[in-house]
Amino acid sequence: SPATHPLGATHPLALAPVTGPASSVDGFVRQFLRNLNYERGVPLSASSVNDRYFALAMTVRDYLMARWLEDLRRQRETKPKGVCYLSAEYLLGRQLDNNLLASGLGEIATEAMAQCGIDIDEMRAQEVEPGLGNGGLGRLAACFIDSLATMSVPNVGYGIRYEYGIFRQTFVDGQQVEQPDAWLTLGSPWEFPHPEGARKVAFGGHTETYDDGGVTRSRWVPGWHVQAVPYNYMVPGYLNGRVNTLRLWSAVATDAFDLRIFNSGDYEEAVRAQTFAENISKVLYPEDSTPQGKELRLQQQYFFVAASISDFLATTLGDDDIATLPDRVIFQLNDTHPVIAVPELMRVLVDERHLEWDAAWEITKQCFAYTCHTLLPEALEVWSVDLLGRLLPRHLEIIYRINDDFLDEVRERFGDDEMRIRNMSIISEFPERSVRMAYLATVAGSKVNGVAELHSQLLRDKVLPDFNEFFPGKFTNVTNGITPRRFVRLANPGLSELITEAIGTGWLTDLERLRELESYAENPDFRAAFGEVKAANKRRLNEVLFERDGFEVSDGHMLDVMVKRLHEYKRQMLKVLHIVTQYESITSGRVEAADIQPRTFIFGAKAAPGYAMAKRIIHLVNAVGSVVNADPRVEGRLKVLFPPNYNVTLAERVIPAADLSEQISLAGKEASGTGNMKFALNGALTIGTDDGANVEIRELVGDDNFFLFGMSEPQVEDLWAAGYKPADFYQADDNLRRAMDLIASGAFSDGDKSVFEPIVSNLLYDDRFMVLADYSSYIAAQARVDAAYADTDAWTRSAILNVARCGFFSSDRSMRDYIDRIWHTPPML
Ligand code: F58
Repeated sequence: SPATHPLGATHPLALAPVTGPASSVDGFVRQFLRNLNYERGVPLSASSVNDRYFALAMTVRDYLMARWLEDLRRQRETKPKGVCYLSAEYLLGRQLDNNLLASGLGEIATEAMAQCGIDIDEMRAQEVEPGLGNGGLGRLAACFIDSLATMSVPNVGYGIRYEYGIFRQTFVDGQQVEQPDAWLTLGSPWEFPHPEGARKVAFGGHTETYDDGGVTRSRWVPGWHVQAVPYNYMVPGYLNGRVNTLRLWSAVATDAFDLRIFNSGDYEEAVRAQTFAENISKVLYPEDSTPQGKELRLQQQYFFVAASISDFLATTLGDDDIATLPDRVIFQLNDTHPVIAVPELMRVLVDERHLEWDAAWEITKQCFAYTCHTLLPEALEVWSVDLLGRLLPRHLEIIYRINDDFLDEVRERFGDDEMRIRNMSIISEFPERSVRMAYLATVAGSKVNGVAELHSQLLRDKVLPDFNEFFPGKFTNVTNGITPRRFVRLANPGLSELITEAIGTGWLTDLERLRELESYAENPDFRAAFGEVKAANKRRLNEVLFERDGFEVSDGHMLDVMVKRLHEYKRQMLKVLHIVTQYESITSGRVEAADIQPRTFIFGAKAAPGYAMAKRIIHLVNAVGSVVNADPRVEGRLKVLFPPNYNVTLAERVIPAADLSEQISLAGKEASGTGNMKFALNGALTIGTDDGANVEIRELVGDDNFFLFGMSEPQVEDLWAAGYKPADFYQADDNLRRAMDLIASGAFSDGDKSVFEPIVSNLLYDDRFMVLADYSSYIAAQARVDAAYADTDAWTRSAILNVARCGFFSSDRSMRDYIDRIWHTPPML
């Protein structure tokens, strides 16, 4: 009954746990052994860890299957409006624990494995996480689909099943070396391939017009095709008996490729063609900010959205009237990567379904909404007309027509203001004629949203002000969020238990209830218990880092953590300068080692393989770490650790152990950040700029519980306008000069001054992201951190208040905002 359900009697989604073959320990053991024997073909006695991991995963899967099928049946029957989330990336993280949690099978599975004499942790460790994303954007998609399932909102996540996800990072002599991420080598128990559901995707060729009984129509005569094969993944809601679907597409050659073997007799050529087709879903592009206008990337984008739209129309809309499409679906565009879906839907409606252009456009406009995740101008995607015309000639024609109609309307409203027309055109003429995908998405989308208040405001007023004027009400904000199931409950079981003991279980699906912890911040026993959880999480992290990387971590240190992609705008260099400043001030004798707060600095960051400066910064972090960690003068006081290959799995260990969260981007550059939310919800205090969602975190937790530093976004603008000269800051600050000089001297590169010279001169003479301008303010804020940490009890109190006040950052709330402001898709109760 709902009263005994873990969600509590009041939760509207509460369902009695369904019994099934695996819902008792005995049943679980039986099903597990059945899977081991009949699916893996091995007896327990001869099974490998991988066999046992598969059998365990399959047993969880079997349990969820009835619910999945039931959800699919109900959706077919009731035809609710659903969300199709179109995203080139899903950074899922490991699935086993998540699915055990969602199904409520955790304890049963642990007991069942114990009865079989198996250590379930060994099987957890066996899972290779699917790293099908670069960073925040991909992880956000994963959090969103978790929340939609938990809220019973019908949703299909569409994306690409990359054979190789984000590269595996190793360090050789402190420098990043990339290895392929062969995550599928041992197979994945979580995927269900459906070759019979394959969709054919066309490319190339030319367009022509033809006479259709007196009507002149256009059509596309493609040059080649590939097959898109769907792989389905379960997306279970948390203890609510719901399972949504993630459908990722894999590219394979069509029969036509095979036919070529037959016809040409050129076997080698035929195999080459096959490889060519399969390249499309081969590898995730590891660029995290600047899109490289690569043809294969455009192929990937079109490949997955064409397959997804075709799939939705065939399997979900079926024979229903195409005019009802907006009542059945909203396609959410996760950044510009899927925006080619707009002309694709127009092509399907006009060329294939023979709708009038205007009717098709009315439908299309209602079916899309667009989320922007950046402000960096170089990150706004553009595709050259030349490339688009070669790969997707019909789509280019359609984009031109959309643009012509749109610019006509602009002229009608604003007159022949050529400057304005040029600024708003979807087609830009310089440096080469190209399509601005963000503009296309803005014109087509029913709504356009940024991902934090500040970002949405800058997007509206600074990046796309003309569009905001032209489309009043189109721009909105939805502040990002994170799933508390993975990032609190699973990542931090100790804290979760403490919270539940204090305020009950409801918080995991209603995160604002963490507010009830506020009064506990004043309770010394609770503070002690909270401190003990943090200490235990640090010990657990130490074990992981020792086993993974051989690192030995010092006890009793403040854990100061900066984990995120390596990018100049995120300013890992500011962190490096702080460390070097501390190191220099002690080793030169100006500061007593005993007078500083002992700290371990942890970095985690991958650099895009082609981003030379980012890679050099990684090298510098490792170099500083080697010197600092080996210097007896700072032993026990400063330690720098940079575990390679930061990913979701490592994040789940590092974040719960952190004391200090570094969110130090230049104001106006980080759209939102989501790591910042994960840290705060796990009881770390933030040192941060007024950027992205930091602004909202600080407003919620209060100035006393947040270390703010640096220029505000308007101050950044002013300094640029006044003419920024970083060298002036270098001259004016002794500490900064000493730190920079130490790096330039070769102290971290065996005396070789050339190694880090490009970093130093870039900071001195360019410094696009104003590291030097914010340095002194950062160092001052770090001094406040040191002082605050010395009062353990007060620090813990602040940490508890961070947890209590950050319930807003649940991705469930983000989903509610999307539903209310953009999607209008009620839960399917
Ligand atoms: C990130 N973008 C933002 N892009 O930088 C971050 O502030 C925000 O919190 C997050 O999105 C979620 O909204 C991001 O991760 C990418 O990784 C793209 C990958 C493909 C190429 C372009 C960047």
